[in-house]
Amino acid sequence: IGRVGPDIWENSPSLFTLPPRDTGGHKYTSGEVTILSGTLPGAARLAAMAARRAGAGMVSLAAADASPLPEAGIILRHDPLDRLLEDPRRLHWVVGPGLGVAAAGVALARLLQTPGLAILADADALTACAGTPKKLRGVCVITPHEGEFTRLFGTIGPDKIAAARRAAALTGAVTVLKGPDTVIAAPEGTAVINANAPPWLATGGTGDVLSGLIAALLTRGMAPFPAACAGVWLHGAAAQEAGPGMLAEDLPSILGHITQG
Ligand code: NPW
Ligand code: AMP
Ligand code: MG
Repeated sequence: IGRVGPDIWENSPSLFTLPPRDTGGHKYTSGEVTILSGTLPGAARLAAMAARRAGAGMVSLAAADASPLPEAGIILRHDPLDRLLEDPRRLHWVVGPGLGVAAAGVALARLLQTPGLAILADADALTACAGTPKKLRGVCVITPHEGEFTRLFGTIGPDKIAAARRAAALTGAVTVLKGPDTVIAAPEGTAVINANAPPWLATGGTGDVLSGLIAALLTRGMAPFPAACAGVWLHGAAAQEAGPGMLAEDLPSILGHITQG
């Protein structure tokens, strides 16, 4: 395992073990992920496709308004959030991609009132907490790009690892500070830096794919920190396999064959 410094590791597959498939299970025992969809439904759909390919048994897109029908296999729910929360199996949530900042703020606050949920906050859910990062307390994983991070926590400064660690300690969430050199930091201070990311990942929608991927790994039973490390590694590996010129929507099908335990 590559050690870069005290409590700083280089991301690699030796840092995580993908859970094996439960041979006796059915779709509801393989984990369910619910993704809130809003103003830019394409982003939530990318997260949903990644979650499905990465092994979530059931994926629901929760849309407040009449979004176009998603492809087969994704369940579109128009129920209010309170109704969706009545199902005790519905534990894993992605809040933010394409949701809209105002809706994301309201939904995040409501989810955080419900004990026992694993919430991944990205994109508009992070922007909704700009300047007030303590609103994220209780969230399991956050995945800011550098703009979202700066809005939340202020300037990153010269030490990206220290910045990610501060954010994780403040929020209590595993913090995935994205970029060419994504840093994954745990609230207690362990940090991992990822070098497995080709430059062609810098294209619209790839962050939304990462959110759905990490949520699927959580729903398969991985703990937040290894799930984040695995998600970032596999995201880069899928992009390497896709090659230059890839689109975010090319990644889920590749994830399908590299995310099985
Ligand atoms: P600058 O240049 O620093 O002044 P947002 P977003 C700054 C959805 N998407 N990466 C930069 O400003 C998302 O899920 C939908 C990026 C920039 O102008 C969100 O819901 C897609 N930005 C929504 O769109 C595919 C950085 O922040 C500003 C940065 C908005 O998300 C695309 C962007 O502001 C997208 O995922 C960095 N590393 N560093 C779809 N297929 O439908 C600084 N900035 O609101 O964070 O914009 O990431 O586009
Ligand atoms: P987002 O900005 O939310 O769409 O996320 C962009 C994704 O692309 C994240 O996983 C970043 O780590 C990754 N990414 C962005 N820029 C680069 C780059 N120059 N090289 C490699 N990966 C990148
Ligand atoms: Mg994003």
